[in-house]
Amino acid sequence: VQQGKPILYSYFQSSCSWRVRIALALKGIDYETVPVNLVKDGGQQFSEEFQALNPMKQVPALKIDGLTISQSLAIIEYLEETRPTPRLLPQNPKQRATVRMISDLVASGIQPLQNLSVLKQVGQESGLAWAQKVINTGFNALEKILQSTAGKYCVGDEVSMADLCLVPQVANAERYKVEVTLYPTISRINKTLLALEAFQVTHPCRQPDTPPEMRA
Ligand SMILES: N[C@@H](CCC(=O)N[C@@H](CS)C(=O)NCC(=O)O)C(=O)O
Repeated sequence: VQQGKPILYSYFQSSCSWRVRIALALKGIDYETVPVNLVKDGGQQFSEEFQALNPMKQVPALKIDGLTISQSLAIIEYLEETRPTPRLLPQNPKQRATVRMISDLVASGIQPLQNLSVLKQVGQESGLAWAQKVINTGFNALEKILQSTAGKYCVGDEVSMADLCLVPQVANAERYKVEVTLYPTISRINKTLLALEAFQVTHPCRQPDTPPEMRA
């Protein structure tokens, strides 16, 4: 690992890691990936070494500027404050609040309820149904909100932190076989975003730790 380069502790399929990977890509920040396999060896997030970085035992964590930060939205906000271009939070306070509202809707209202550790608790058989239920509940709300906030992207016509939350959550939805076409605005924005380079190079199918059978 090159001295001074930011290090992202990431798992290819982790939606929270993907949010940060997109922010790093958009802002043109060169970084190294240290993969943390959430399933292998009972989960490498539980290793003592990783717990020393993030006691919550979750990815992502980013080592940058001599600091270790966990929680994807806190990481993105730090990047925004220290490397402001291109902007991921609009200048206008009302639009900024809307971006944060949508980001939190996904990051606290949907993803934590369908996270790996929760699905393990719910159990193998009902895990899928549970994930579908919480994603559908969240997407119903999100679809309504986006109908009034969206332009080309979630909030107007500029890519924002909300979009960094949307695309990885749609990928989770697809993984859990949620019928995403039921949400036309979500689907449309997702498709538009997936055409952008920063979303493509950071995609779970193109990470250093992506298994060969899932590469595309
Ligand atoms: N609020 C945290 C959530 C982090 C999180 O849930 N990470 C998941 C992967 S997306 C994880 O590490 N799960 C490991 C586990 O459940 O054991 C964030 O936004 O970074």
